[in-house]
Amino acid sequence: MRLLKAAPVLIVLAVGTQAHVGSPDIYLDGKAGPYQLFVTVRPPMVIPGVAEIEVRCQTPGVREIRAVPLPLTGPGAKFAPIADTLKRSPQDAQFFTGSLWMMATGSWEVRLTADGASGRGVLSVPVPSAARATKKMQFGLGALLGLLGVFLIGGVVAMAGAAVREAKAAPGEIPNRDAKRGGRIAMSIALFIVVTSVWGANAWWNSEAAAYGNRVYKPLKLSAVLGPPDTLTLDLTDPGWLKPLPGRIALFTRKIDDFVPDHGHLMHLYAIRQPGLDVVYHLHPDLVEAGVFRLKLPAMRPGKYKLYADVVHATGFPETLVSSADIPALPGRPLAGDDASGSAKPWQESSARGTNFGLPDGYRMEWIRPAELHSKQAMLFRFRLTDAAGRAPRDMALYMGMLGHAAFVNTDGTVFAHVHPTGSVSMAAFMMAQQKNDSGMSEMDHSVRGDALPNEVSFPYGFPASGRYRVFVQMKHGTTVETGIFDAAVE
Ligand SMILES: [Cu+2]
Repeated sequence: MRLLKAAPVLIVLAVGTQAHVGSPDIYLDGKAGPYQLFVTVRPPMVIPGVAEIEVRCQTPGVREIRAVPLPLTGPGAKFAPIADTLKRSPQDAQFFTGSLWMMATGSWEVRLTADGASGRGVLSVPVPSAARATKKMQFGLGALLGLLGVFLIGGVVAMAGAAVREAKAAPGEIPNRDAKRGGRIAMSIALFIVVTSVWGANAWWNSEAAAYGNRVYKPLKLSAVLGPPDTLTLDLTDPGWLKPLPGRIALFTRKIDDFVPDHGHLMHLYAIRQPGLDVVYHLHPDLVEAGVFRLKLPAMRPGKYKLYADVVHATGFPETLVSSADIPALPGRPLAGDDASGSAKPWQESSARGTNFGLPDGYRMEWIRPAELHSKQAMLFRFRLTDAAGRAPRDMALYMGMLGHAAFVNTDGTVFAHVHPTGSVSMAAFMMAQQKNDSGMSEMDHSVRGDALPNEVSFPYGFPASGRYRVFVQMKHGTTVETGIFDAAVE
Protein backbone atom coordinates (compact mmCIF):
# COMPACT_ATOMS: atom_id res chain seq x y z
CA MET A 1 0.00 0.00 0.00
CA ARG A 2 2.80 2.34 0.90
CA LEU A 3 4.36 1.53 -2.44
CA LEU A 4 1.19 2.29 -4.31
CA LYS A 5 0.24 5.38 -2.39
CA ALA A 6 3.69 6.83 -2.21
CA ALA A 7 4.86 5.88 -5.67
CA PRO A 8 5.32 9.16 -7.48
CA VAL A 9 8.01 7.69 -9.67
CA LEU A 10 6.28 5.88 -12.46
CA ILE A 11 7.18 7.45 -15.72
CA VAL A 12 10.29 9.41 -16.41
CA LEU A 13 9.72 12.05 -19.01
CA ALA A 14 12.19 13.57 -21.37
CA VAL A 15 10.56 16.96 -21.52
CA GLY A 16 13.37 18.70 -23.26
CA THR A 17 16.69 18.46 -24.91
CA GLN A 18 19.62 20.36 -23.58
CA ALA A 19 20.16 23.11 -26.02
CA HIS A 20 17.46 25.60 -25.13
CA VAL A 21 15.06 25.61 -22.24
CA GLY A 22 11.68 23.95 -22.51
CA SER A 23 11.94 23.50 -26.26
CA PRO A 24 12.58 19.81 -26.82
CA ASP A 25 11.84 19.35 -30.50
CA ILE A 26 14.58 19.62 -33.07
CA TYR A 27 14.00 21.50 -36.31
CA LEU A 28 16.55 21.47 -39.08
CA ASP A 29 16.61 22.76 -42.63
CA GLY A 30 19.54 21.16 -44.40
CA LYS A 31 20.84 19.41 -47.47
CA ALA A 32 21.20 15.68 -47.92
CA GLY A 33 23.42 15.91 -50.99
CA PRO A 34 21.18 17.32 -53.74
CA TYR A 35 17.99 17.30 -51.65
CA GLN A 36 16.82 20.10 -49.38
CA LEU A 37 15.12 18.54 -46.33
CA PHE A 38 13.13 20.12 -43.50
CA VAL A 39 13.53 17.68 -40.63
CA THR A 40 11.64 17.57 -37.33
CA VAL A 41 12.81 15.19 -34.60
CA ARG A 42 10.62 14.93 -31.52
CA PRO A 43 12.80 13.32 -28.85
CA PRO A 44 11.34 10.49 -26.77
CA MET A 45 9.37 10.90 -23.58
CA VAL A 46 11.60 8.30 -21.90
CA ILE A 47 15.15 7.07 -22.35
CA PRO A 48 15.17 4.44 -23.75
CA GLY A 49 12.32 5.72 -25.84
CA VAL A 50 11.07 6.38 -29.33
CA ALA A 51 11.93 9.56 -31.24
CA GLU A 52 9.44 10.65 -33.87
CA ILE A 53 10.86 11.89 -37.17
CA GLU A 54 9.19 13.94 -39.87
CA VAL A 55 10.91 14.94 -43.09
CA ARG A 56 9.52 17.30 -45.68
CA CYS A 57 11.48 17.21 -48.97
CA GLN A 58 11.70 20.60 -50.55
CA THR A 59 13.48 19.14 -53.58
CA PRO A 60 11.39 16.77 -55.74
CA GLY A 61 12.61 13.33 -56.77
CA VAL A 62 13.32 11.68 -53.41
CA ARG A 63 12.27 8.04 -53.56
CA GLU A 64 13.36 6.77 -50.18
CA ILE A 65 14.72 8.08 -46.88
CA ARG A 66 16.40 5.87 -44.30
CA ALA A 67 17.16 6.91 -40.74
CA VAL A 68 19.52 5.51 -38.13
CA PRO A 69 20.59 6.77 -34.69
CA LEU A 70 24.25 6.61 -33.71
CA PRO A 71 26.51 8.28 -31.16
CA LEU A 72 27.82 11.61 -32.36
CA THR A 73 31.36 10.96 -31.11
CA GLY A 74 33.40 8.07 -29.74
CA PRO A 75 33.98 4.58 -31.06
CA GLY A 76 30.27 3.81 -31.48
CA ALA A 77 29.98 6.60 -34.02
CA LYS A 78 31.59 4.40 -36.66
CA PHE A 79 29.27 1.43 -36.33
CA ALA A 80 25.86 2.32 -37.59
CA PRO A 81 23.17 -0.31 -37.12
CA ILE A 82 20.83 -1.13 -39.98
CA ALA A 83 18.76 1.90 -40.91
CA ASP A 84 14.96 2.02 -40.86
CA THR A 85 13.07 3.22 -43.90
CA LEU A 86 10.79 6.18 -43.27
CA LYS A 87 7.17 5.90 -44.43
CA ARG A 88 6.09 8.07 -47.28
CA SER A 89 2.75 9.78 -46.73
CA PRO A 90 0.10 8.44 -49.13
CA GLN A 91 -1.39 11.94 -49.48
CA ASP A 92 1.88 13.81 -49.87
CA ALA A 93 4.77 12.22 -51.75
CA GLN A 94 7.22 14.80 -50.35
CA PHE A 95 6.47 13.96 -46.71
CA PHE A 96 8.11 11.09 -44.81
CA THR A 97 7.62 9.97 -41.21
CA GLY A 98 9.14 7.37 -38.95
CA SER A 99 10.28 6.56 -35.46
CA LEU A 100 13.57 5.45 -33.93
CA TRP A 101 14.60 4.05 -30.58
CA MET A 102 16.98 6.24 -28.61
CA MET A 103 18.57 3.72 -26.29
CA ALA A 104 20.85 5.73 -24.03
CA THR A 105 21.57 9.12 -22.56
CA GLY A 106 24.13 11.08 -24.51
CA SER A 107 25.00 13.00 -27.61
CA TRP A 108 23.46 11.26 -30.60
CA GLU A 109 22.79 11.95 -34.22
CA VAL A 110 20.06 10.72 -36.51
CA ARG A 111 21.64 10.06 -39.88
CA LEU A 112 19.26 10.42 -42.79
CA THR A 113 20.11 8.93 -46.16
CA ALA A 114 17.98 10.08 -49.08
CA ASP A 115 17.88 8.22 -52.40
CA GLY A 116 16.22 9.48 -55.53
CA ALA A 117 16.43 10.82 -59.05
CA SER A 118 19.57 12.86 -58.32
CA GLY A 119 21.45 10.11 -56.50
CA ARG A 120 22.15 9.71 -52.82
CA GLY A 121 22.65 12.28 -50.07
CA VAL A 122 23.31 12.16 -46.35
CA LEU A 123 22.25 14.59 -43.63
CA SER A 124 23.02 14.17 -39.94
CA VAL A 125 20.78 15.68 -37.31
CA PRO A 126 22.36 16.02 -33.84
CA VAL A 127 19.95 14.75 -31.17
CA PRO A 128 20.98 15.16 -27.53
CA SER A 129 19.20 12.49 -25.55
CA ALA A 130 18.45 12.67 -21.84
CA ALA A 131 15.56 12.19 -19.46
CA ARG A 132 14.59 15.51 -18.02
CA ALA A 133 11.98 15.02 -15.34
CA THR A 134 10.15 12.46 -13.31
CA LYS A 135 6.43 12.53 -13.66
CA LYS A 136 4.27 12.24 -10.57
CA MET A 137 1.50 9.69 -10.55
CA GLN A 138 -1.92 11.25 -10.94
CA PHE A 139 -3.76 11.37 -7.64
CA GLY A 140 -6.87 9.60 -8.96
CA LEU A 141 -4.88 6.72 -10.43
CA GLY A 142 -2.81 6.41 -7.23
CA ALA A 143 -5.96 6.32 -5.10
CA LEU A 144 -7.58 3.69 -7.32
CA LEU A 145 -4.48 1.48 -7.31
CA GLY A 146 -4.14 1.99 -3.54
CA LEU A 147 -7.72 0.78 -3.00
CA LEU A 148 -7.18 -2.19 -5.31
CA GLY A 149 -3.98 -2.97 -3.40
CA VAL A 150 -5.85 -2.97 -0.07
CA PHE A 151 -8.47 -5.23 -1.63
CA LEU A 152 -5.77 -7.63 -2.87
CA ILE A 153 -3.97 -7.75 0.47
CA GLY A 154 -7.28 -8.27 2.28
CA GLY A 155 -8.16 -11.00 -0.20
CA VAL A 156 -4.90 -12.88 0.25
CA VAL A 157 -5.14 -12.70 4.05
CA ALA A 158 -8.79 -13.81 4.04
CA MET A 159 -8.04 -16.71 1.69
CA ALA A 160 -5.17 -17.93 3.86
CA GLY A 161 -7.44 -17.78 6.90
CA ALA A 162 -10.33 -19.54 5.18
CA ALA A 163 -8.07 -22.27 3.80
CA VAL A 164 -6.74 -23.23 7.24
CA ARG A 165 -10.10 -22.79 9.00
CA GLU A 166 -12.45 -24.50 6.61
CA ALA A 167 -10.54 -26.60 4.03
CA LYS A 168 -11.03 -29.82 6.02
CA ALA A 169 -14.60 -29.09 7.11
CA ALA A 170 -17.52 -30.85 5.47
CA PRO A 171 -20.06 -28.66 3.59
CA GLY A 172 -22.28 -26.84 6.06
CA GLU A 173 -20.13 -27.72 9.09
CA ILE A 174 -19.32 -24.87 11.49
CA PRO A 175 -15.55 -24.66 12.21
CA ASN A 176 -14.62 -25.52 15.79
CA ARG A 177 -12.50 -23.36 18.10
CA ASP A 178 -9.22 -25.00 17.09
CA ALA A 179 -9.95 -24.41 13.41
CA LYS A 180 -10.84 -20.78 14.08
CA ARG A 181 -7.61 -20.32 16.03
CA GLY A 182 -5.63 -21.94 13.21
CA GLY A 183 -7.32 -19.59 10.79
CA ARG A 184 -6.36 -16.54 12.81
CA ILE A 185 -2.72 -17.69 13.01
CA ALA A 186 -2.69 -18.28 9.24
CA MET A 187 -4.10 -14.81 8.65
CA SER A 188 -1.43 -13.23 10.86
CA ILE A 189 1.33 -15.09 9.05
CA ALA A 190 -0.14 -14.19 5.65
CA LEU A 191 -0.46 -10.53 6.65
CA PHE A 192 3.15 -10.51 7.84
CA ILE A 193 4.42 -12.07 4.60
CA VAL A 194 2.39 -9.77 2.37
CA VAL A 195 3.30 -6.60 4.26
CA THR A 196 6.99 -7.60 4.30
CA SER A 197 6.87 -8.22 0.53
CA VAL A 198 5.21 -4.87 -0.14
CA TRP A 199 7.75 -3.13 2.08
CA GLY A 200 10.63 -4.89 0.26
CA ALA A 201 9.18 -4.04 -3.12
CA ASN A 202 8.87 -0.42 -2.06
CA ALA A 203 12.54 -0.35 -1.05
CA TRP A 204 13.51 -1.89 -4.41
CA TRP A 205 11.35 0.61 -6.26
CA ASN A 206 12.86 3.54 -4.39
CA SER A 207 16.39 2.40 -5.17
CA GLU A 208 15.54 1.99 -8.87
CA ALA A 209 13.91 5.41 -8.86
CA ALA A 210 16.98 6.94 -7.22
CA ALA A 211 19.19 5.31 -9.85
CA TYR A 212 17.00 6.72 -12.58
CA GLY A 213 16.84 10.07 -10.83
CA ASN A 214 20.59 10.27 -11.27
CA ARG A 215 20.04 10.06 -15.01
CA VAL A 216 17.42 12.80 -15.09
CA TYR A 217 19.08 15.72 -16.78
CA LYS A 218 20.29 18.56 -14.61
CA PRO A 219 21.91 21.46 -16.45
CA LEU A 220 25.21 22.80 -15.21
CA LYS A 221 24.59 25.33 -12.46
CA LEU A 222 25.44 28.86 -13.38
CA SER A 223 26.06 31.50 -10.77
CA ALA A 224 26.56 35.07 -11.87
CA VAL A 225 28.52 37.45 -9.67
CA LEU A 226 28.98 41.09 -10.47
CA GLY A 227 32.29 42.44 -9.25
CA PRO A 228 34.29 45.58 -9.75
CA PRO A 229 35.08 46.94 -12.22
CA ASP A 230 31.89 46.15 -14.15
CA THR A 231 32.94 42.53 -14.46
CA LEU A 232 30.46 39.68 -14.57
CA THR A 233 31.90 36.34 -13.45
CA LEU A 234 30.00 33.22 -14.41
CA ASP A 235 30.80 30.14 -12.35
CA LEU A 236 29.79 26.74 -13.68
CA THR A 237 29.32 23.80 -11.32
CA ASP A 238 28.04 20.30 -11.89
CA PRO A 239 25.00 19.51 -9.73
CA GLY A 240 25.84 15.80 -9.99
CA TRP A 241 24.18 14.58 -13.13
CA LEU A 242 25.31 11.11 -14.30
CA LYS A 243 27.74 10.52 -11.46
CA PRO A 244 28.80 6.92 -12.04
CA LEU A 245 27.11 4.53 -9.60
CA PRO A 246 29.29 2.03 -7.74
CA GLY A 247 30.01 -0.98 -9.91
CA ARG A 248 28.58 0.57 -13.05
CA ILE A 249 30.42 2.03 -16.01
CA ALA A 250 29.34 5.47 -17.13
CA LEU A 251 28.75 5.35 -20.88
CA PHE A 252 28.35 9.08 -21.14
CA THR A 253 29.80 11.69 -18.82
CA ARG A 254 29.73 15.43 -18.62
CA LYS A 255 32.67 17.68 -17.86
CA ILE A 256 32.91 21.39 -17.16
CA ASP A 257 36.19 21.96 -18.96
CA ASP A 258 35.55 20.53 -22.43
CA PHE A 259 33.67 23.29 -24.22
CA VAL A 260 34.09 23.78 -27.94
CA PRO A 261 33.42 27.00 -29.82
CA ASP A 262 30.02 27.39 -31.45
CA HIS A 263 30.02 29.94 -34.25
CA GLY A 264 33.24 31.41 -32.97
CA HIS A 265 32.56 31.64 -29.23
CA LEU A 266 32.73 29.24 -26.29
CA MET A 267 29.68 30.86 -24.74
CA HIS A 268 26.77 32.83 -26.13
CA LEU A 269 25.05 34.80 -23.41
CA TYR A 270 21.63 36.32 -23.86
CA ALA A 271 20.74 38.79 -21.12
CA ILE A 272 17.04 39.69 -21.24
CA ARG A 273 15.57 42.30 -18.92
CA GLN A 274 12.63 41.18 -16.80
CA PRO A 275 9.70 41.34 -16.61
CA GLY A 276 9.05 43.25 -19.83
CA LEU A 277 11.62 41.41 -21.99
CA ASP A 278 12.19 44.91 -23.31
CA VAL A 279 16.00 44.99 -23.44
CA VAL A 280 18.24 42.25 -24.81
CA TYR A 281 22.02 41.84 -25.00
CA HIS A 282 23.78 39.10 -26.95
CA LEU A 283 27.25 38.86 -25.41
CA HIS A 284 30.24 36.52 -25.44
CA PRO A 285 32.05 35.95 -22.12
CA ASP A 286 35.61 34.62 -22.20
CA LEU A 287 36.83 31.46 -20.54
CA VAL A 288 39.32 32.37 -17.80
CA GLU A 289 39.77 28.98 -16.17
CA ALA A 290 38.02 25.61 -16.14
CA GLY A 291 34.36 26.28 -15.47
CA VAL A 292 34.74 30.05 -15.10
CA PHE A 293 33.73 32.63 -17.69
CA ARG A 294 34.21 36.35 -17.37
CA LEU A 295 32.84 39.36 -19.15
CA LYS A 296 33.53 43.04 -18.89
CA LEU A 297 30.03 44.43 -19.10
CA PRO A 298 29.01 46.95 -21.70
CA ALA A 299 26.99 49.99 -20.68
CA MET A 300 23.67 48.28 -19.92
CA ARG A 301 20.26 49.63 -19.00
CA PRO A 302 19.89 48.84 -15.28
CA GLY A 303 17.44 46.20 -14.10
CA LYS A 304 16.90 42.56 -13.37
CA TYR A 305 18.14 40.37 -16.17
CA LYS A 306 17.61 36.74 -16.91
CA LEU A 307 20.77 35.14 -18.30
CA TYR A 308 20.75 32.30 -20.81
CA ALA A 309 24.21 30.90 -21.56
CA ASP A 310 24.65 28.48 -24.46
CA VAL A 311 27.65 26.16 -24.37
CA VAL A 312 28.57 22.98 -26.27
CA HIS A 313 30.64 20.10 -24.89
CA ALA A 314 33.35 18.30 -26.87
CA THR A 315 30.89 15.41 -27.21
CA GLY A 316 28.59 17.72 -29.17
CA PHE A 317 26.20 17.83 -26.21
CA PRO A 318 24.76 21.36 -25.99
CA GLU A 319 23.41 22.99 -22.84
CA THR A 320 21.64 26.21 -21.97
CA LEU A 321 22.48 27.38 -18.45
CA VAL A 322 20.12 29.79 -16.75
CA SER A 323 20.80 32.39 -14.11
CA SER A 324 19.87 35.96 -13.30
CA ALA A 325 21.64 39.15 -12.36
CA ASP A 326 20.71 42.55 -11.03
CA ILE A 327 22.58 45.07 -13.11
CA PRO A 328 22.92 48.54 -11.61
CA ALA A 329 23.60 51.65 -13.66
CA LEU A 330 27.20 51.15 -14.80
CA PRO A 331 29.47 53.25 -16.92
CA GLY A 332 30.50 50.11 -18.83
CA ARG A 333 32.37 49.81 -22.10
CA PRO A 334 30.82 50.36 -25.52
CA LEU A 335 29.54 47.27 -27.34
CA ALA A 336 32.35 45.67 -29.32
CA GLY A 337 33.09 42.72 -31.55
CA ASP A 338 30.12 40.38 -31.91
CA ASP A 339 28.20 42.00 -29.05
CA ALA A 340 24.78 43.33 -29.90
CA SER A 341 21.78 44.76 -28.14
CA GLY A 342 18.25 45.82 -28.83
CA SER A 343 15.20 47.19 -27.11
CA ALA A 344 11.46 47.50 -27.56
CA LYS A 345 8.38 48.35 -25.55
CA PRO A 346 7.65 45.79 -22.80
CA TRP A 347 5.71 42.86 -24.23
CA GLN A 348 2.76 43.67 -21.95
CA GLU A 349 2.26 46.91 -23.90
CA SER A 350 2.90 45.45 -27.36
CA SER A 351 0.53 43.89 -29.85
CA ALA A 352 1.09 40.20 -30.49
CA ARG A 353 0.44 40.79 -34.18
CA GLY A 354 3.09 43.36 -35.02
CA THR A 355 5.06 42.48 -38.14
CA ASN A 356 7.12 45.60 -38.64
CA PHE A 357 9.87 46.66 -36.28
CA GLY A 358 11.51 50.08 -36.53
CA LEU A 359 15.23 50.06 -35.74
CA PRO A 360 17.14 52.94 -34.14
CA ASP A 361 18.95 53.85 -37.39
CA GLY A 362 15.79 54.08 -39.49
CA TYR A 363 16.09 50.56 -40.90
CA ARG A 364 13.13 48.23 -40.55
CA MET A 365 12.81 44.55 -39.94
CA GLU A 366 9.73 42.72 -41.11
CA TRP A 367 8.40 39.35 -39.99
CA ILE A 368 6.71 37.63 -42.91
CA ARG A 369 4.34 35.56 -40.80
CA PRO A 370 1.10 33.63 -41.03
CA ALA A 371 -1.85 35.17 -39.20
CA GLU A 372 -2.25 32.19 -36.90
CA LEU A 373 0.53 30.45 -35.01
CA HIS A 374 0.13 27.02 -33.49
CA SER A 375 2.33 25.13 -31.08
CA LYS A 376 4.39 22.16 -32.34
CA GLN A 377 3.96 23.37 -35.90
CA ALA A 378 7.21 23.12 -37.84
CA MET A 379 7.62 26.17 -40.04
CA LEU A 380 10.12 28.64 -41.46
CA PHE A 381 10.17 31.96 -39.63
CA ARG A 382 11.09 34.54 -42.27
CA PHE A 383 12.45 38.01 -41.59
CA ARG A 384 13.47 40.78 -43.99
CA LEU A 385 15.67 43.81 -43.37
CA THR A 386 15.19 47.04 -45.33
CA ASP A 387 16.90 50.41 -45.14
CA ALA A 388 15.30 53.75 -44.29
CA ALA A 389 14.07 54.09 -47.88
CA GLY A 390 12.50 50.63 -47.85
CA ARG A 391 15.13 49.05 -50.09
CA ALA A 392 17.27 45.99 -49.56
CA PRO A 393 20.55 47.09 -47.92
CA ARG A 394 23.49 46.66 -50.32
CA ASP A 395 25.92 45.84 -47.53
CA MET A 396 24.27 42.81 -45.94
CA ALA A 397 26.83 40.95 -43.85
CA LEU A 398 27.10 37.67 -41.98
CA TYR A 399 26.66 37.94 -38.23
CA MET A 400 28.96 35.34 -36.65
CA GLY A 401 29.04 33.38 -39.89
CA MET A 402 25.29 33.31 -40.43
CA LEU A 403 22.57 35.37 -42.06
CA GLY A 404 20.83 35.70 -38.75
CA HIS A 405 20.40 34.57 -35.17
CA ALA A 406 17.07 34.30 -33.40
CA ALA A 407 15.95 33.71 -29.83
CA PHE A 408 12.41 32.51 -29.14
CA VAL A 409 11.42 33.29 -25.56
CA ASN A 410 8.18 32.60 -23.75
CA THR A 411 7.19 35.63 -21.69
CA ASP A 412 6.53 33.38 -18.67
CA GLY A 413 10.18 32.25 -18.69
CA THR A 414 9.50 28.59 -19.52
CA VAL A 415 10.99 28.59 -23.03
CA PHE A 416 14.23 29.87 -24.46
CA ALA A 417 15.58 28.69 -27.81
CA HIS A 418 18.54 30.12 -29.74
CA VAL A 419 17.92 29.23 -33.37
CA HIS A 420 19.87 29.64 -36.61
CA PRO A 421 19.02 29.43 -40.30
CA THR A 422 20.05 25.76 -40.14
CA GLY A 423 17.64 25.15 -37.28
CA SER A 424 17.41 24.63 -33.56
CA VAL A 425 20.43 22.31 -33.36
CA SER A 426 23.74 23.48 -31.94
CA MET A 427 25.88 24.59 -34.88
CA ALA A 428 28.99 23.03 -33.33
CA ALA A 429 27.25 19.66 -33.00
CA PHE A 430 25.81 20.00 -36.50
CA MET A 431 29.26 20.53 -38.00
CA MET A 432 30.69 17.65 -35.99
CA ALA A 433 27.97 15.41 -37.37
CA GLN A 434 28.41 16.46 -41.00
CA GLN A 435 32.19 16.07 -40.92
CA LYS A 436 31.76 12.31 -40.66
CA ASN A 437 29.61 12.20 -43.78
CA ASP A 438 31.11 12.02 -47.25
CA SER A 439 28.86 14.79 -48.45
CA GLY A 440 31.29 17.39 -47.15
CA MET A 441 30.11 20.73 -45.93
CA SER A 442 27.62 21.59 -48.65
CA GLU A 443 24.97 21.79 -45.92
CA MET A 444 26.60 24.97 -44.71
CA ASP A 445 25.32 26.97 -47.65
CA HIS A 446 23.03 28.80 -45.24
CA SER A 447 26.02 30.60 -43.87
CA VAL A 448 28.46 30.93 -46.75
CA ARG A 449 27.05 32.47 -49.87
CA GLY A 450 29.65 34.78 -51.34
CA ASP A 451 29.15 38.49 -51.97
CA ALA A 452 25.48 38.98 -52.78
CA LEU A 453 23.89 38.24 -49.43
CA PRO A 454 20.11 38.30 -49.30
CA ASN A 455 18.31 40.71 -46.97
CA GLU A 456 16.05 37.91 -45.86
CA VAL A 457 16.66 35.11 -43.38
CA SER A 458 14.58 32.10 -42.36
CA PHE A 459 14.68 30.01 -39.21
CA PRO A 460 13.18 26.52 -39.01
CA TYR A 461 11.42 26.22 -35.69
CA GLY A 462 8.17 25.38 -33.92
CA PHE A 463 6.85 26.82 -30.67
CA PRO A 464 6.83 24.05 -28.05
CA ALA A 465 3.62 25.16 -26.34
CA SER A 466 0.91 27.77 -26.51
CA GLY A 467 1.48 31.12 -24.86
CA ARG A 468 2.80 34.58 -25.40
CA TYR A 469 6.28 34.73 -26.95
CA ARG A 470 8.86 37.33 -27.83
CA VAL A 471 11.21 36.71 -30.76
CA PHE A 472 14.57 38.48 -30.95
CA VAL A 473 16.05 38.46 -34.45
CA GLN A 474 19.52 39.68 -35.34
CA MET A 475 20.80 40.49 -38.81
CA LYS A 476 23.84 42.47 -39.85
CA HIS A 477 24.60 45.08 -42.50
CA GLY A 478 27.96 46.80 -42.74
CA THR A 479 29.21 46.80 -39.16
CA THR A 480 25.75 47.25 -37.61
CA VAL A 481 23.96 44.37 -35.95
CA GLU A 482 20.23 45.04 -36.03
CA THR A 483 17.98 43.49 -33.41
CA GLY A 484 14.33 43.17 -34.37
CA ILE A 485 11.87 42.32 -31.61
CA PHE A 486 8.50 40.69 -32.39
CA ASP A 487 5.61 39.36 -30.34
CA ALA A 488 3.54 36.29 -30.95
CA ALA A 489 0.47 34.70 -29.39
CA VAL A 490 0.66 30.96 -29.98
CA GLU A 491 -2.48 28.83 -29.83
CU1 LIG B 1 23.48 32.39 -32.71
